[in-house]
Amino acid sequence: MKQAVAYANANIALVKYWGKNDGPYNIPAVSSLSMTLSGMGTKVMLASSDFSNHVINVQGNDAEPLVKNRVSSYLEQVRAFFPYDGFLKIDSISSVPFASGLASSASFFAATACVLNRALDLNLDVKAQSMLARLGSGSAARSLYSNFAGLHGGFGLNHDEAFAFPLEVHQDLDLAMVIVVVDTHKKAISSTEAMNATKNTSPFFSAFLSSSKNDHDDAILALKTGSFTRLGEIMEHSTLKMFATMWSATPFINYWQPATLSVVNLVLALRKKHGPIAYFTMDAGPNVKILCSNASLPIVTHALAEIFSPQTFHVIKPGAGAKIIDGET
Ligand code: 2P0
Repeated sequence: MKQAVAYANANIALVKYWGKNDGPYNIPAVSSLSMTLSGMGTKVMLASSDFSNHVINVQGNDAEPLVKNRVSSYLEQVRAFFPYDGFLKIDSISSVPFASGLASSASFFAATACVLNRALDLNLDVKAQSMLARLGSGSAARSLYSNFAGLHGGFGLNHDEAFAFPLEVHQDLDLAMVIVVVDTHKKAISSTEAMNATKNTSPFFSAFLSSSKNDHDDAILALKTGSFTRLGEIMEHSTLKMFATMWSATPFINYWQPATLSVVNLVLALRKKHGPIAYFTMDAGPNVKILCSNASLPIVTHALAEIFSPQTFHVIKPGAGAKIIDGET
């Protein structure tokens, strides 16, 4: 096999993936939709391992056992689809704070799928690479694509049906996202564990499932027709339904912190004062992402600067999909 290097940006879901089908292959229980983030992602270098096991380094150090096990099982799952000899060495460098709901696994597994495709000479198209990424982490499938992507999920879907796809965006929809980092600590419960607990114990989970299809289809239409307000409303609704399933799980799961609610209130206050210019979303962590147009960015960042230090929030534009960066620095 060859050595290769790939880079993938993280993505943030506007329509949330939460819950998996039973069985293998990590098939999402619902379809989702996301924005790929510019300049926030993970570089993955792949080579052969000199040892009789996979070697996984994260930010220059040996990965902790949980991460090592997760990535090693992923590489074995890949081997079952695409046989290769020996073991692999992965070095990853990420600009995404690890496991704090800022989509680090999405960018890692998207870059890994991309680099495996090159190093093992698999010759997969982007759609097939997205399925390979999904085996590692559901949200990773979407990071194969630039700007905005959907991911098919749903009850009874096969491996070959749960792929990501690029989305058409109306030219007037000039979107940006402001990420407000209220905490970068590792989350207390992983998203995989949280979604399984929610699925098994929340009485609201079935309502989340049954209403997600409409959210997904309506958000695709809003992107296509350039309806920012509709897109924002769907995103907040999908977000709040997802958290409702967590808060109604037994025992309940909570990722929010007081600062999370402060940002939510700030967004609501901005809408009251300026109209529908900004909408919030959160993932499996306390950090808040604010969706707005480029034209509204100064209003949003000015309001944030009155409460938070400038280092706390980052303006992010839609970014590129995963790519091979051999030879680039
Ligand atoms: C998403 N999240 O659509 C949702 C919204 C978090 C909240 O996908 O178990 O790390 O690896 O497939 O992709 C986070 O879950 O879960 C996630 P696995 P993943 O972005």
